[in-house]
Amino acid sequence: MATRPLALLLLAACAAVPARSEPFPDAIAEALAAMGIAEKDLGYRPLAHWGRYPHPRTIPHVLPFFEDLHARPLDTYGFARTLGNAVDELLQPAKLREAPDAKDRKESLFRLGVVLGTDRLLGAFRGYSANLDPQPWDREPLLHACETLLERSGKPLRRPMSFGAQFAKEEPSPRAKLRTEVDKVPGPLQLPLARLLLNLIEAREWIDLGLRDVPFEMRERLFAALPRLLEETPDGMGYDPVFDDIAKGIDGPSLYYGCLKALQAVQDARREVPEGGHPAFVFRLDTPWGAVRFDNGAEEFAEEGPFLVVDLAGRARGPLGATAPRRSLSVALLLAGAGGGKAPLASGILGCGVVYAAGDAGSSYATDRYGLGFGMFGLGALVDEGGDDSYEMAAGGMGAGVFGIGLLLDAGGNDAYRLLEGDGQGFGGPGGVGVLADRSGDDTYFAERDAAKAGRADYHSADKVAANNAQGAGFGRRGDGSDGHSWAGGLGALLDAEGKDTYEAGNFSQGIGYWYGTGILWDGRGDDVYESVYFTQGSGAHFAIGALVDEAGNDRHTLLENAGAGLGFGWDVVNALLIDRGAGSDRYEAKIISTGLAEVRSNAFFLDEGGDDTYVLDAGTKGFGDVDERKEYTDPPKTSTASFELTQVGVFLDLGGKDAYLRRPKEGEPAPDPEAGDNRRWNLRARDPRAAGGFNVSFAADVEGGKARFLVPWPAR
Ligand SMILES: [Ca+2]
Ligand SMILES: [Ca+2]
Ligand SMILES: [Ca+2]
Ligand SMILES: [Ca+2]
Repeated sequence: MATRPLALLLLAACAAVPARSEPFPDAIAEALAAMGIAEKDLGYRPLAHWGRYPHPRTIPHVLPFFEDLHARPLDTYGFARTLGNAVDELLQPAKLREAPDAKDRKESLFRLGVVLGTDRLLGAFRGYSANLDPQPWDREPLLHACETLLERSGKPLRRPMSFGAQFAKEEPSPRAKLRTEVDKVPGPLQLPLARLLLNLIEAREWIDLGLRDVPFEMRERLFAALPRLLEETPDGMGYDPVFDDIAKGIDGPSLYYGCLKALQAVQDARREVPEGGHPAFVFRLDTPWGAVRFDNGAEEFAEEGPFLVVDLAGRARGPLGATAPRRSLSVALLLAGAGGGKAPLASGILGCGVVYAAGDAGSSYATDRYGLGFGMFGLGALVDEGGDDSYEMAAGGMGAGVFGIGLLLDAGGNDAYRLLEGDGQGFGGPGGVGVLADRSGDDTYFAERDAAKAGRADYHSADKVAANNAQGAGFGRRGDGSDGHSWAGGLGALLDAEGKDTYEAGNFSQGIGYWYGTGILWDGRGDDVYESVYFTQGSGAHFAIGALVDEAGNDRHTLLENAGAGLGFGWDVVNALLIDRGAGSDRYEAKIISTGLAEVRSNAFFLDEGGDDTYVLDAGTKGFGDVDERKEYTDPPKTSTASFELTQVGVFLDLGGKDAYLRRPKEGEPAPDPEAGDNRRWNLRARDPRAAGGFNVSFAADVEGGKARFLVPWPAR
């Protein structure tokens, strides 16, 4: 009795103190409480004594972030958002062109290379500076830079002599000949080009240091193995030890320091070379590292294996920014945009390949395989400043990395990306990071889904649909069914910051993880259309992470054909997330097993923050926040424990708006789901306190005005 006045007093005191911020019920906390678990119970922390579990300790090439992100699935949002923020901040045409000042070197390409690439692949750098300091001579800087290049690459200026005399006396000296060639380059261009050459010499030296334990024969073997690699890898067929052999010999920090220097050197040169009005000229120099060509001529040209091409007139054709067994660095700066044609482009295999296309003209890029931003034991980057561009290739690129980093960075314009087979548009193969980043414009991303055209027929769709492994796809090599050589998948991210975009693909696409891979599709703004088929749109299979994050707009997500395993679907120890932020009115349509569904021990989340949404699933299929039930969850298999000890969570949350939850019967029109609806809860499966094994829980709710605390620190876009 005596306590009552005190309690009232305390209540009054609380009421008098203005709250610092409006408290709100956290929809995630409520879901966790209802399921009887805590946030720390989400995700996976596997133990190596479980039988049959491919523990990360036994899988080579696991990326440094993977285990921690696999343990904390809700952190996937911040992980994706920070990648997207980097694109939003740094990949603006103005930022690429902006001159540095005394306080800030404004090295946006270096920083993008770090945030999107090296930080996720190996750590090592934290984005301060590429530390370029080229030191050209005051007089005749380009002549001296060329001489330095010839010396460092092993062909110093010398002429044949014998008996103390030279024989072809009438010839000018080698320096005089080089000076005549250098004199063709207009004066104002000489200093910036000298600085670029000197920077690239240093870049190449670091790259070669990084590859010092990779003999030439091994490099040739790797190039010879490329034609079979992509299709053989995911299911572990056709093991070629050359990849493991080379991986053992790589000095990552040296290799990528050189790559980052080359990347930034190109942006520096783009800013330093004065624009327009130069007389026509062609400068050529052969070196053991490949040809150097500065060209402002009227003729189209192609160098077979260039070290550096600077093209001022848009005439460059042929291989550009593409490495070879004896050419570990190749760079092209295209100051009048890319001229077209089909050729090896922006491919960094055992080294670094960079293509930078400046200006606002539309460019068309075409290659066959391994290009348009492909990296393997190195970095391949294609950077396009602006214009409405078209990109087309078969496989292995448009931001694809396999044991390396591939970046396709497009800063502006309405662009069309066409991938005719797969493994691209943000593809992280084994030990790789691949990012397609597009800063603005209304873009179309197309990956051919018809297996009759693309090959890669996937049995999940009766061999009619291609397994594209594209548009934010992280893919490993699972050797557990064949030769035992497993390679952890990498990070594949498709990051589009602005615009009304269309994403079309077949199977294994649009935020998909496979075998230690992490696949992210992040779209920052606009009304977007997502069309794909199976294992797609925030999905994954076998020890992986897949997420589709859409920050704003009225979006349409449609699964076609057999239309399943998507929209937040996990299969076999996968964190799968579909997160749609903002108040957009969206439509999500699938046929089977989709929409916040966890199977074979997964963590699946579907979260839509607001708007009047429509959800469509076939009648009688699992979805809308659910889990499967299997005997091994309650009864340990006789010879292993993993499937018994592992946990599983399926969550569906719609946090506002007037929504329609529809089920499509075999015949007739879709009808409202009997359980799901506005301001309802359904599919609650709480933790069984008597269970000895891992929990198997689910929760689904439509919450008017609900909030998810883990999203609140990140401002709406
Ligand atoms: Ca664009
Ligand atoms: Ca968009
Ligand atoms: Ca959107
Ligand atoms: Ca919505």
